Amino acid sequence: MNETIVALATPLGRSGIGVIRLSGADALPIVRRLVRTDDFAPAPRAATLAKIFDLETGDLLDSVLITYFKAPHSFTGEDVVEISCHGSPVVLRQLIDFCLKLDARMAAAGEFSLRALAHGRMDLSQAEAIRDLIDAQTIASARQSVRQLRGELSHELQPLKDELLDVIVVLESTLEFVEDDLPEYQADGIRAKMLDLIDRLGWLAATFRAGKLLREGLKVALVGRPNVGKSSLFNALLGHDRAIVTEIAGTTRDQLHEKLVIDNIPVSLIDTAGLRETSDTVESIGVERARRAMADADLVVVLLDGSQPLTIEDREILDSTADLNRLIAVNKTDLVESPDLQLPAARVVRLSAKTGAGLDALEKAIIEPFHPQDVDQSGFLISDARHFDLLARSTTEIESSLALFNQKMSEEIVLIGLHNAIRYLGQITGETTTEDMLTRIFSTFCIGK
Ligand SMILES: Nc1nc2c(ncn2[C@@H]2O[C@H](COP(=O)(O)OP(=O)(O)OP(=O)(O)O)[C@@H](O)[C@H]2O)c(=O)[nH]1
Ligand SMILES: [Mg+2]
Repeated sequence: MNETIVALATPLGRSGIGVIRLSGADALPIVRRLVRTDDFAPAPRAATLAKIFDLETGDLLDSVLITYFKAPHSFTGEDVVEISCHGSPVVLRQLIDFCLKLDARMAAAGEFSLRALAHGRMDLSQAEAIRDLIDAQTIASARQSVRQLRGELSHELQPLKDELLDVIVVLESTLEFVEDDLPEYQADGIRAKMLDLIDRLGWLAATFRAGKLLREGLKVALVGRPNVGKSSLFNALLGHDRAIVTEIAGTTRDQLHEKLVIDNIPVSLIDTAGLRETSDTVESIGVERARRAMADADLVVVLLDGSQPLTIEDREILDSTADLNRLIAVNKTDLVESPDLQLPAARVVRLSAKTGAGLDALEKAIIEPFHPQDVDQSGFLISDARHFDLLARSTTEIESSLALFNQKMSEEIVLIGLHNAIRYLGQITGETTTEDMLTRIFSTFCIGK
């Protein structure tokens, strides 16, 4: 923590501007050496034009804009300097090298955010929100991260923690001062509070279904026998010719993955090799992969060719996917539908990958089973599995404490679960998070954050 850290804050590669960030007590002294001006004193929170020179030769390296954030009014709470250079990878690397020579240390993943946490500039859920905002795949998911970054999760949790603490205090004081049992009216009050807590924690945890969907989205696999038009549909949904389409059965061999967004939900779409018995080595590997993709997907779209009667292969695929979360789609509606097309008794979507007819209906049908109607999506959503897990654990602890309380167990025993519950809630915002938990969480950040 005493060391001054440095990292590239913008992506690697050529760009208009590249920003290098320094944090720590030596940030400004290091910059003074870079600009070769001992009394360089940029006004805090203002952009200052400066020239940076080669440490040894004195050659001009770049003209830059320097922004100084004086401690504690900075992202990390330490002295921070941001140097905006021209986005030349060689200049940026050279500049970082100079900083390292001047005794800055390369920042570890998430170290800027970790320092912000350590200096009380934000809590853990807010630091995680920065990571999630940067990683967001859709604007809806980014908006949720911004809400968390603004402290909404901590805000939702605080009254719950206060209420839990109330219960704990009452039980503890009973332990210390009262010889007899808790009077019945007080016991009822405690029971009601515990039930209320279980209820409210449950509501918050229930938003995870929608939150996870917005953040991680769905894996959807297109499967079917060769030539039904999987790759054509894949391309039609993406809006460009990504996969090779031919009239030859067995065209697709490898799996193709692409992302699209349907109604704010990121969908990872997988085109697979047509399923059939084959002696071709390459194709049979593709078929094996297609089966794996099927098992792994949140939803399997089984595609059929509506212009032909079902084949044995079609029937096999329909049988083997019957227990999966699947959607049956009949393709090639631009052709005359086969009079012998015998579809199973299930909901089907009819479409033409060629003309685009029915694609909207297919998109709707893909996300429909996942849209949690019971959750108000305009509210704050739990989107992090870590938070969800801690809420669930906390609820379980309170439930078991309530059961023990109802069995008239001693306060001491009832309190154990309640203390665990409050510790779990504290881990969401980081108050009760251990050192190695933090290390694990921040290792999912990238350098420069
Ligand atoms: N008329 C018509 N033809 C289509 C339609 N969709 C696909 N086709 C044709 O069907 C043939 C096979 O299409 P693909 O998209 O390559 O089929 P696939 O299911 O990916 O086949 P494999 O990769 O071999 O498993 C091509 O000749 C397409 O032009 C459609 O909606 N209408
Ligand atoms: Mg194909």
